[in-house]
Amino acid sequence: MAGKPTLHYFNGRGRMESIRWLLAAAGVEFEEKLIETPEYVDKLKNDGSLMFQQVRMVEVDGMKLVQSRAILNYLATNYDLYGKSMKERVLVDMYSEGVADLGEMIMLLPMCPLDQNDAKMAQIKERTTNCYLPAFEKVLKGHGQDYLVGNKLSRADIQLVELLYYVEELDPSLLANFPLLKALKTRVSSLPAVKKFLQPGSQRKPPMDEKRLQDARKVCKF
Ligand SMILES: N[C@@H](CCC(=O)N[C@@H](CS)C(=O)NCC(=O)O)C(=O)O
Repeated sequence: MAGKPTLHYFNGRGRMESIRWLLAAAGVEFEEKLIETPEYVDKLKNDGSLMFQQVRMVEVDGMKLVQSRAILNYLATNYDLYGKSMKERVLVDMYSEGVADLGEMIMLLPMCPLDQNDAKMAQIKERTTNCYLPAFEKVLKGHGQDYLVGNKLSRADIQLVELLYYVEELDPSLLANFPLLKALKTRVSSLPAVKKFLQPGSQRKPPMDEKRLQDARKVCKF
């Protein structure tokens, strides 16, 4: 990969955060152009950088890539984080998509109208403890290996561990009954590149606050 990738997005997690996690776990340095004004998005739109007139966008290897999944697929392939066969790859995809579904529910929580917040939170907790975490715990228990697919770190592990941090932020007790997931979180977090990303001052983004929400609303229609 020639040169550092440049990430164009607002100063928040959104779906760009999984791209940040993946690059960081692969030990790849990246630059960020943070979108802080609508004018910056207009500039990207007007100079033809955004194929569908939407961010997020990643400049890498002489390309301007949009669409989160396409970007993650490209980077995961490039850094050998995508399984060794088609069968492994489809498992990586399946697990990553499951992670993304729950991640999206958690990510959208701050945008939920106040009067619906408790109900949404209860729904997320229910899906987390009764569906998603048991499913991933079962995978690890089933094969007894250190990582989800092929006993080797893949983007599925990285995205799942990212999600486990968000689940923990919501309520640490949600992880209580999932010892293998907790062990995976510790294992992946101990990898030197990930450890560095977890340190304060890294490019990892904190939870959404009012300021970040305002900035995001300048570019996202929600
Ligand atoms: N499927 C696209 C979704 C892109 C998207 O919804 N981008 C939002 C920001 S989160 C956006 O640019 N909204 C502004 C607009 O549509 O004008 C992806 O995964 O990147």
